[in-house]
Amino acid sequence: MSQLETAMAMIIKVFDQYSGAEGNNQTLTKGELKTLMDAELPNFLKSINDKNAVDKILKDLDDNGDSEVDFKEFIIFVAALTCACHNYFSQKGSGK
Ligand SMILES: [Ca+2]
Ligand SMILES: [Ca+2]
Repeated sequence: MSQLETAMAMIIKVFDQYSGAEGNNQTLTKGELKTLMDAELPNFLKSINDKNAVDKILKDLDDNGDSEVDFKEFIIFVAALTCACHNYFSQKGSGK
C-alpha cells in the first residue's frame, strides 16, 4: 500500500478498535471517544486542558444528534485536526 493508503487504513483501524467496546460497534459513545482520545490524542487533550473537553468535542462532532460519533463525524474531526497541525507547521516553517 502507498503511504496515504496506509494512513487511511490506520485511521479506520483506530476507529474500529475503540468503537467496538460498547453499544453500537459502528459508533463511538462518549466513553469510547474519551478512551480513544486519552490513548491516541494525549497531547491534543493536554493542550485543551479542560475537564469537559470530551463533552464539548462530542457535542461539536455529533452532526446527526444521536449523542455518538460515527465514522463520518470522526473523520471530519481527524481532518480538522490535521489541518490545524498543517497550519501550525507551515507557520513554523518546515525546517527539515
Ligand atoms: Ca460503540
Ligand atoms: Ca452522531
